[in-house]
Amino acid sequence: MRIDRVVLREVRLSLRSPFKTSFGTTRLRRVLLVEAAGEGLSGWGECVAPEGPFFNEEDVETAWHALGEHLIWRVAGRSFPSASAAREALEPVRGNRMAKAGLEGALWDLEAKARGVPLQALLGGGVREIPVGISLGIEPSADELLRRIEAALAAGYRRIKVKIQPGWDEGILGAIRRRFGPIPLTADANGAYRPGEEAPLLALDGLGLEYLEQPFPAEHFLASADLQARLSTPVCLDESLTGVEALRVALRLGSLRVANLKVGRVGGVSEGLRFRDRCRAGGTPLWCGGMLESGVGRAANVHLASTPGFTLPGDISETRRYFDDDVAEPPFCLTPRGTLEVPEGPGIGVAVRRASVEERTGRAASFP
Ligand code: OSB
Ligand code: MG
Repeated sequence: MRIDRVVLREVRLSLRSPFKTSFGTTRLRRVLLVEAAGEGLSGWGECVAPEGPFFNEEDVETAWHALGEHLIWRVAGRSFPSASAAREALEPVRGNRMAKAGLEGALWDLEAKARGVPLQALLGGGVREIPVGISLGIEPSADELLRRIEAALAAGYRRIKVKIQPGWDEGILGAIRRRFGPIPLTADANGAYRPGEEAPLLALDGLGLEYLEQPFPAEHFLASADLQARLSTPVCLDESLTGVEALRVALRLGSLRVANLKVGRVGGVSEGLRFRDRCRAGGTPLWCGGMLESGVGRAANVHLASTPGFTLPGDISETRRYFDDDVAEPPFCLTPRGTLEVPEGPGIGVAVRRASVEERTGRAASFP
């Protein structure tokens, strides 16, 4: 597979409504799209690094720098037998996982298109549609959040996740339970609680959550294990799991009973497949996370989540939950079964609307 040219673009997409987590509010997504041209085709990848370094240490600026100065030149103008072989050329660069994943994603799409198969086929094959959940942000009032949950349940989402933080936890979750009964419900703290202050987390144990996601900051594997030992609710880790090695540590320590995989967080599809396979081998329940992706990243997530090993509904909602007008078509629409269908065409199976990309591109750079 020859990679003739790589084009990096920053594209701006307005969310339909602000998304608030314990670490901040997102209104505008600044997405880096990576286009890898070769074999007469274009492969597309999305870098999910957020607008500021509040989820992990990366952001749009660090990713632009890592891609432009250190990553893209290692593959552009060269030939590789596969996307996973090209990924090895990125190994000398430490960290910068979301940047690496954006580039690797474009190469996987290119490889699948060159082979004329859907991305799913390269990732291990799988089902034609996947059950999905929705992740709802912190709202100005309980009533507003309850309204959003009602709409999500009516639309058919198979699991409701709500963001929590100190002061917006037991009270709101109890209100949700009283109103909606035994729906599949989870809570994500994005690391907002301090180790040593677990009382508000222990108070959640009677609420029947499917899991409690990332209670403590990423590095606190020990605090997470101590909490899990005192909770019957499974703990799920997101930010902590930077790759398969972190996953192995967490499993050994008992820091989690459920795992979340985000390809960006672990540095790309190749590492993601090893992560998935480790979960599968150990019987660890696994779901595919989201980072408010555009249609490019969403399509890749749908393909990945359709492969064996993903056992729980992911944070992969339909396009219109995020954007009025996406860069890829067709949009993903929830079926009456609360699923998204896996696109059937080659690669990620959605078409990038070039006019829409050009219109929203803030900056672009071409390599070599
Ligand atoms: O922690 O899962 C998270 C969005 C941005 C950053 C972190 C997270 C999220 C979400 C939204 O929960 C998932 C989605 O719908 O894309
Ligand atoms: Mg999370």
